[in-house]
Amino acid sequence: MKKRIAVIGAGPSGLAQLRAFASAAQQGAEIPEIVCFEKQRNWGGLWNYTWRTGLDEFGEPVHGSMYRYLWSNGPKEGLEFADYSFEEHFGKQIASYPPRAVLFDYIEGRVNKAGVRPWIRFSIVVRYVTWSAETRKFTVRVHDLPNDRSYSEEFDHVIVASGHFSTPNVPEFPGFETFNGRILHAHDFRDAREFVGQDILIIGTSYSAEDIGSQCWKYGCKSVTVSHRTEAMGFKWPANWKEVPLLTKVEGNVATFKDGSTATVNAIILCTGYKHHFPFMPDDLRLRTANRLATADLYKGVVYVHNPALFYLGMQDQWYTFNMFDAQAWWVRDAILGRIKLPASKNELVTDVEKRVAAEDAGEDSYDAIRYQGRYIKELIAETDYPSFDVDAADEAFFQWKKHKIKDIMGFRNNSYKSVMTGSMAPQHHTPWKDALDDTMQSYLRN
Ligand code: FAD
Ligand code: NA7
Repeated sequence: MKKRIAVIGAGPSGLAQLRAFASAAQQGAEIPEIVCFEKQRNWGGLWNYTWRTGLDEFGEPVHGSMYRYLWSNGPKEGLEFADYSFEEHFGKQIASYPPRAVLFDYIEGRVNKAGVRPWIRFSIVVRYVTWSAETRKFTVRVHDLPNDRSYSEEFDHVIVASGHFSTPNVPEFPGFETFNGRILHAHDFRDAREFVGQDILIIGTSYSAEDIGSQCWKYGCKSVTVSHRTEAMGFKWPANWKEVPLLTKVEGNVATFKDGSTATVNAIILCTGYKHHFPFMPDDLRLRTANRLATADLYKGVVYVHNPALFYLGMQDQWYTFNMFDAQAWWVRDAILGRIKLPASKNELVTDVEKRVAAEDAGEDSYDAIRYQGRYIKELIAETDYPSFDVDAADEAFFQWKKHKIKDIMGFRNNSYKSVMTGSMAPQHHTPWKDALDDTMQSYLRN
């Protein structure tokens, strides 16, 4: 009997897993039967844009956290697939910070070429996974949403690739219930034009805060106030943008901050991050981790230490994305195919996690964090046949990106970098980011 593998989610991580198995099959390997369950109608995960918020057409929580006008927040040279370059997909080199639709097209191009779509069952949500120590199999219970039918199947391995930037972390501040305006989490932010002419307050200082604030500024909000819990972002912001300490209360439309200063605002956007949330996993299989580079309980960042037949992909906080998911997917594939042997003792699995946590903790700044994740990718790809690439050069693209942000936070996306896969330099985009209001693929590729 062929082994059966369940992959939960057809976002970039799940698709990397399908591509990894397809690649082994193309080289003549015998591969297991793969079934990928995807609750959305289409693949691409977060990159599959939806206008919906709250619940979807079937009453399920909307997965999408991406918004209109989103452009890559890091250079594409840091995320390029080693086995499918941007030049191969678009027939030419393209500028370095593509909008969402362009990256979606790129993700889709590779898996279309690999022919893995028939392995995916769309509009099917995984409801519950259990493990039997007796049969050494997982039972995966799913709900076929359009046909309103539940069923269960058995699998030898489960690979969870359901993402972790979808279930919002939503703090509450005194006075929220009587605020005279809209309060939303970044997960529900869709169109910056909603805030044209408004004074907006953003809570948080990470990617979402920076980018949603920048979006609102670009499309014409009146002012942006960003409130921080730990530290201000400290970029050179435009004149109608200020950073303030943590919000303490809201009265009517007046927000008061820890230093006693106030701001009158029309809307509050909570850019307060996301939760690793696996409602479909029982206590003994559910990953519990903070959003960090060295996730808890994952040997090599992917094998669940309490049950090594179970894998999690893409659960790390992310500098690297697509090519890191590839490195993980190729490694998990080889563990399943028996090409890589897992340590027999749980102690060894746990010790590996402890070492990773300590190595991350030893880093001092974001440059060390980028190097740490780069080293992690190198470690994994050295153990499989994933095409090797110059990870140090990709680290360097991230370092340049960070410097470009410090120099000009509203202009960093106008820079270009060299592909570490093909060696060619990206062209400069035809329009500065702040003036490019049309983010369609057609417009972007007009270089
Ligand atoms: P996801 O993309 O979240 O995909 C998970 C999939 O699992 C989804 O399709 C979902 O429907 C499915 N799923 C979940 N639960 C179930 C279930 N129970 N049953 C069946 N299917 C299920 N990365 C970059 O590289 N560059 C960027 O510019 C960038 N911008 C970002 C902007 C935002 C607003 C966010 C939130 C993230 C951004 N990211 C960016 C990071 C992003 O996490 C990765 O690019 C990538 O999407 C992660 O892929 P994933 O497959 O791990 O997760
Ligand atoms: P992140 O990167 O997890 O950041 C969350 C931010 O929210 C961070 O600045 C936190 O501040 C802040 N936070 C969290 N809880 C609170 C409370 N209770 N009060 C105030 N501030 C809080 O999430 P993002 O959404 O920015 O980014 C996630 C992904 O989306 C990322 O990979 C991008 O690619 C897009 P802290 O510094 O901890 O004080």
